[in-house]
Amino acid sequence: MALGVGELTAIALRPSASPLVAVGGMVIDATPAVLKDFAIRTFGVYDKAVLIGGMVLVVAAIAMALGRAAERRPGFAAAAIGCAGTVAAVVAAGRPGASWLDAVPSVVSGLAGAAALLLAVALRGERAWPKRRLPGGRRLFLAGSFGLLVTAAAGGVIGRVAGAGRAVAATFRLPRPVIPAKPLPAGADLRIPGLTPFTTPNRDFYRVDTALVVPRVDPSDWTLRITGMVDRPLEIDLEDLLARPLVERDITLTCVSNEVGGPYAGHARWLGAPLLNLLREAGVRRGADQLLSTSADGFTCGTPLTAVMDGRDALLAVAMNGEVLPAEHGFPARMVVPGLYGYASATKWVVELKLTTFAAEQAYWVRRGWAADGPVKTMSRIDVPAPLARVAPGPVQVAGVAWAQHRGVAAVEVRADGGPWSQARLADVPGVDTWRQWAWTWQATPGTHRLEVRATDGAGRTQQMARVPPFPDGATGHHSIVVTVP
Ligand SMILES: Nc1nc2c(c(=O)[nH]1)N[C@H]1C(S)=C(S)[C@@H](COP(=O)(O)O)O[C@H]1N2
Ligand SMILES: [Mo]
Repeated sequence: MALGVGELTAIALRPSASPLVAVGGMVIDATPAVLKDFAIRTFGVYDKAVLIGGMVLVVAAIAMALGRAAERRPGFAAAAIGCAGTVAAVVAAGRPGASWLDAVPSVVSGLAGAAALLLAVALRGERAWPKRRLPGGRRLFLAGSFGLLVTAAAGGVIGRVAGAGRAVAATFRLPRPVIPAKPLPAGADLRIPGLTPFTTPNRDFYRVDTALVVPRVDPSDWTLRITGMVDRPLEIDLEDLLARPLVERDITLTCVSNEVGGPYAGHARWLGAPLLNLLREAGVRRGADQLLSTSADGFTCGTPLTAVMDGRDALLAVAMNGEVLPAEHGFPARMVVPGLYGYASATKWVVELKLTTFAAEQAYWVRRGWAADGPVKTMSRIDVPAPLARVAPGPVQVAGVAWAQHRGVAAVEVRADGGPWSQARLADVPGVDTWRQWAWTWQATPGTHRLEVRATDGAGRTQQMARVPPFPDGATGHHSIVVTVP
């Protein structure tokens, strides 16, 4: 009941201030990197649902224990619920960007839980000892109050569940790019069934972030501040940003947590303002080597300044595949820097860019042990056939994607059963900042076979074979699958 009323109050006040979301956010931030890595690996995009589910189970267990205790000492049990609410209130008010207002849902939640327990005890006592009947008016009042709490709690739960998948209503008109991207080369997509499409539709784009509740940023309130080691600190709003010359670029985004063969990679056409121009306008001082970006929910990301200023297409993006950014992907603006993993370059819901040094400040994941700079490692993946597939003997189409953003993919090789490597056919690409599809025809013979892939980047370096897990600077190793030929 306490949690439901907490949700209802939070929905009315501030969705991110619900006791579950605030405490869950603290748990995420406090979880050691290895455990978080395990959660992402094991539960994938369901990691947040698993966390919330686990918290609800813990709360349910505590509630049962307190319900038991309330039979003897109702005052003590009610006070314990009140205390839990107070702890949640302190956590909520201490979250990045929170104010005292964020404590309110937890306080209300604790009070509601305590009241519900006392009401339940009184109503149950009256059923247990019918001879000691309460006066009718009083009974009606107690039952009515209890009913009200049940309704409020149900309203909160329904409100949260129904609102969870809702898209932001807020939007804006996208300006035309001054430099549109060239149409994708016709041969970028080999259109092989089962092969990852070259462009990832927004709804299918992987999502990785620390936000339990997607930040809903009001575009009319949004501003971006450029601060720190600059000659002229800058603050721009969305209108300013959209009035700037915007460019359109094809950039593939990948996550450092991606395992060999994993799904945390996606390609989009981004529309945005070149970060270089914004930083030049602010005037970067000598000595700065890190662009520390902060999101509306307090997440921080440190990008090597050289990567932002060496002329590559580092963008403050407002659109993805021709649509304003979906809320899950950073509405109204996010960073995109080709060649770097997302944790070091792709801040969603970005509100501040601070020029600083790596020596002076550490970003969110760096404090948790991940590498300070995040160059993408060359990687390749087999999409078809599927792992453990049964394929007919004879020619079999083997295909997948490979990436080495900002260096480009120069070659992909495939082999069966550790035999000699064969060159795969490479699809066309718009540039060095995207992934590249590849395909190879394998002459399948009866038996069980292992197919293995490796890529070589534009600098001539071939993927290393040794398997290394994602922590702390990205996985390496060849992807391989096993197939059976009858
Ligand atoms: N505000 C914010 N931005 C963030 C993150 C985050 O946790 N919070 N995660 C980063 C990571 S680790 C990755 S891989 C990319 C993923 O972007 P996507 O969810 O749009 O695919 O966002 C980056 N930007
Ligand atoms: Mo990531």
